[in-house]
Amino acid sequence: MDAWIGLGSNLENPLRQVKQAFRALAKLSGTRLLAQSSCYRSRPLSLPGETDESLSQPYYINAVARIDTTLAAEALLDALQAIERHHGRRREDEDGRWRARTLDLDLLLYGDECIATPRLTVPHPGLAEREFVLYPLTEIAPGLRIPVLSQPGVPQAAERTLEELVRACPRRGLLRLESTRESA
Ligand code: ROI
Repeated sequence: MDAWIGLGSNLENPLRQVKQAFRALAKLSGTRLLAQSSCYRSRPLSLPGETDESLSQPYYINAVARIDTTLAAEALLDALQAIERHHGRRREDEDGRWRARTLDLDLLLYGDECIATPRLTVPHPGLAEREFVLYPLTEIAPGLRIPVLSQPGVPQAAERTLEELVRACPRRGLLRLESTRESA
Protein backbone atom coordinates (compact mmCIF):
# COMPACT_ATOMS: atom_id res chain seq x y z
CA MET A 1 0.00 0.00 0.00
CA ASP A 2 1.11 3.48 -0.85
CA ALA A 3 0.88 5.70 2.24
CA TRP A 4 1.76 9.29 3.10
CA ILE A 5 3.08 10.42 6.45
CA GLY A 6 3.30 13.96 7.86
CA LEU A 7 6.24 14.68 10.14
CA GLY A 8 6.37 17.57 12.60
CA SER A 9 8.45 18.69 15.53
CA ASN A 10 8.92 21.91 17.46
CA LEU A 11 11.06 20.90 20.42
CA GLU A 12 14.57 19.68 21.09
CA ASN A 13 16.27 20.29 17.77
CA PRO A 14 13.26 19.77 15.49
CA LEU A 15 15.30 19.44 12.31
CA ARG A 16 17.25 16.57 13.78
CA GLN A 17 14.02 14.97 15.09
CA VAL A 18 12.49 15.02 11.62
CA LYS A 19 15.60 13.67 9.92
CA GLN A 20 15.82 10.85 12.44
CA ALA A 21 12.15 10.11 11.89
CA PHE A 22 12.77 9.65 8.15
CA ARG A 23 15.43 7.10 9.01
CA ALA A 24 13.09 5.35 11.44
CA LEU A 25 10.37 5.19 8.77
CA ALA A 26 12.85 3.62 6.33
CA LYS A 27 13.54 0.87 8.87
CA LEU A 28 9.93 -0.11 9.60
CA SER A 29 9.18 -3.74 8.90
CA GLY A 30 7.47 -4.43 5.60
CA THR A 31 8.01 -0.81 4.60
CA ARG A 32 10.07 1.12 2.08
CA LEU A 33 10.63 4.86 2.13
CA LEU A 34 9.82 5.91 -1.44
CA ALA A 35 10.24 9.67 -1.19
CA GLN A 36 10.83 12.42 1.30
CA SER A 37 10.20 16.13 0.97
CA SER A 38 12.53 18.89 2.06
CA CYS A 39 12.10 20.13 5.59
CA TYR A 40 10.04 23.30 6.03
CA ARG A 41 9.85 25.85 8.81
CA SER A 42 6.24 26.63 9.65
CA ARG A 43 4.39 28.87 12.02
CA PRO A 44 2.56 27.04 14.80
CA LEU A 45 -1.04 26.43 13.88
CA SER A 46 -3.84 26.52 16.38
CA LEU A 47 -7.39 25.75 15.51
CA PRO A 48 -10.29 28.15 16.04
CA GLY A 49 -11.69 27.60 19.50
CA GLU A 50 -8.48 26.26 20.93
CA THR A 51 -7.00 28.36 23.69
CA ASP A 52 -4.20 30.04 21.90
CA GLU A 53 -1.38 28.38 23.75
CA SER A 54 0.38 27.97 20.41
CA LEU A 55 1.17 31.68 20.19
CA SER A 56 4.01 31.04 22.56
CA GLN A 57 5.06 27.81 20.80
CA PRO A 58 8.27 27.69 18.81
CA TYR A 59 8.23 27.32 15.04
CA TYR A 60 7.72 23.81 13.71
CA ILE A 61 9.79 21.82 11.30
CA ASN A 62 7.51 19.86 8.98
CA ALA A 63 7.99 17.42 6.12
CA VAL A 64 6.15 14.58 4.41
CA ALA A 65 7.16 11.07 3.40
CA ARG A 66 5.81 8.58 0.93
CA ILE A 67 6.11 4.95 1.93
CA ASP A 68 5.19 1.60 0.45
CA THR A 69 4.03 -0.68 3.24
CA THR A 70 2.55 -4.10 3.84
CA LEU A 71 1.32 -2.96 7.27
CA ALA A 72 -2.42 -2.56 7.74
CA ALA A 73 -3.50 0.99 8.58
CA GLU A 74 -3.83 0.45 12.35
CA ALA A 75 -0.59 -1.52 12.49
CA LEU A 76 1.08 1.36 10.69
CA LEU A 77 -0.42 3.76 13.26
CA ASP A 78 1.03 1.57 16.05
CA ALA A 79 4.42 1.71 14.36
CA LEU A 80 4.25 5.50 13.97
CA GLN A 81 3.32 5.91 17.63
CA ALA A 82 6.21 3.66 18.63
CA ILE A 83 8.57 5.96 16.73
CA GLU A 84 7.03 8.99 18.45
CA ARG A 85 7.53 7.38 21.87
CA HIS A 86 11.08 6.51 20.98
CA HIS A 87 11.63 10.21 20.33
CA GLY A 88 10.50 11.05 23.83
CA ARG A 89 6.94 12.16 23.20
CA ARG A 90 4.78 10.96 26.03
CA ARG A 91 1.14 10.94 25.08
CA GLU A 92 -0.05 10.37 28.64
CA ASP A 93 1.38 13.80 29.50
CA GLU A 94 -0.70 15.47 26.88
CA ASP A 95 -4.02 16.60 28.19
CA GLY A 96 -4.11 19.40 25.62
CA ARG A 97 -3.82 18.38 21.99
CA TRP A 98 -1.97 21.45 20.87
CA ARG A 99 1.02 21.29 23.13
CA ALA A 100 4.51 21.58 21.76
CA ARG A 101 5.86 18.19 20.82
CA THR A 102 9.16 16.56 20.11
CA LEU A 103 7.83 14.49 17.23
CA ASP A 104 4.44 14.07 15.65
CA LEU A 105 3.83 11.52 12.90
CA ASP A 106 0.46 11.69 11.16
CA LEU A 107 -0.92 9.11 8.80
CA LEU A 108 -2.15 11.47 6.07
CA LEU A 109 -3.25 9.05 3.37
CA TYR A 110 -3.43 5.28 3.15
CA GLY A 111 -3.87 4.51 -0.52
CA ASP A 112 -7.19 6.02 -1.46
CA GLU A 113 -8.92 4.57 1.59
CA CYS A 114 -11.24 6.48 3.87
CA ILE A 115 -11.00 5.21 7.41
CA ALA A 116 -13.02 6.36 10.41
CA THR A 117 -12.38 4.35 13.55
CA PRO A 118 -12.03 5.61 17.12
CA ARG A 119 -8.24 5.64 16.70
CA LEU A 120 -7.80 6.68 13.16
CA THR A 121 -9.28 9.12 10.66
CA VAL A 122 -7.86 8.91 7.13
CA PRO A 123 -7.45 11.11 5.15
CA HIS A 124 -6.08 13.12 8.04
CA PRO A 125 -8.73 15.74 8.98
CA GLY A 126 -6.32 18.69 8.74
CA LEU A 127 -4.71 17.64 5.49
CA ALA A 128 -6.70 19.82 3.12
CA GLU A 129 -6.02 23.10 4.94
CA ARG A 130 -2.51 22.78 6.28
CA GLU A 131 0.15 24.57 4.29
CA PHE A 132 2.88 22.59 6.09
CA VAL A 133 1.39 19.40 4.63
CA LEU A 134 0.20 20.57 1.20
CA TYR A 135 3.35 22.39 0.03
CA PRO A 136 5.74 19.57 0.97
CA LEU A 137 3.38 17.12 -0.75
CA THR A 138 3.51 19.22 -3.91
CA GLU A 139 7.26 18.88 -3.92
CA ILE A 140 7.20 15.08 -4.11
CA ALA A 141 3.76 14.35 -5.59
CA PRO A 142 2.50 17.20 -7.77
CA GLY A 143 -0.20 15.08 -9.44
CA LEU A 144 -1.64 13.62 -6.25
CA ARG A 145 -5.41 13.31 -5.92
CA ILE A 146 -6.76 13.50 -2.42
CA PRO A 147 -10.01 12.21 -1.02
CA VAL A 148 -11.32 14.97 1.22
CA LEU A 149 -13.83 14.08 3.88
CA SER A 150 -17.10 15.93 3.44
CA GLN A 151 -17.82 15.78 7.17
CA PRO A 152 -15.50 14.81 10.00
CA GLY A 153 -16.07 11.19 10.91
CA VAL A 154 -18.09 10.40 7.81
CA PRO A 155 -16.10 8.04 5.64
CA GLN A 156 -17.31 9.51 2.39
CA ALA A 157 -15.12 11.75 0.35
CA ALA A 158 -14.95 13.95 -2.68
CA GLU A 159 -11.73 13.76 -4.63
CA ARG A 160 -9.68 16.93 -4.98
CA THR A 161 -6.40 17.54 -6.71
CA LEU A 162 -3.45 18.62 -4.63
CA GLU A 163 -3.08 21.57 -6.97
CA GLU A 164 -6.60 22.80 -6.15
CA LEU A 165 -5.99 22.51 -2.42
CA VAL A 166 -2.65 24.31 -2.62
CA ARG A 167 -4.17 27.16 -4.61
CA ALA A 168 -6.66 27.73 -1.80
CA CYS A 169 -4.04 27.53 0.95
CA PRO A 170 -1.97 30.56 2.02
CA ARG A 171 1.68 29.79 2.81
CA ARG A 172 1.57 31.60 6.18
CA GLY A 173 5.29 32.24 5.95
CA LEU A 174 6.14 28.60 5.24
CA LEU A 175 9.82 28.39 4.40
CA ARG A 176 11.52 25.54 2.59
CA LEU A 177 14.89 24.84 4.10
CA GLU A 178 17.43 24.42 1.32
CA SER A 179 19.41 21.21 1.07
CA THR A 180 17.23 19.26 3.43
CA ARG A 181 15.86 16.93 0.78
CA GLU A 182 17.86 13.76 0.88
CA SER A 183 17.52 10.89 -1.52
CA ALA A 184 15.54 8.15 0.17
N1 ROI B 1 1.62 23.67 13.52
C1 ROI B 1 2.59 23.49 12.63
N2 ROI B 1 3.08 24.54 11.99
N3 ROI B 1 3.08 22.25 12.34
C2 ROI B 1 2.61 21.15 12.96
O1 ROI B 1 3.08 20.03 12.68
C3 ROI B 1 1.58 21.30 13.91
N4 ROI B 1 1.05 20.24 14.56
C4 ROI B 1 0.09 20.38 15.43
C5 ROI B 1 -0.52 21.71 15.72
C6 ROI B 1 -0.39 21.95 17.18
C7 ROI B 1 -1.95 21.69 15.25
N5 ROI B 1 0.12 22.80 15.06
C8 ROI B 1 1.11 22.61 14.17
O2 ROI B 1 -0.40 19.29 16.04
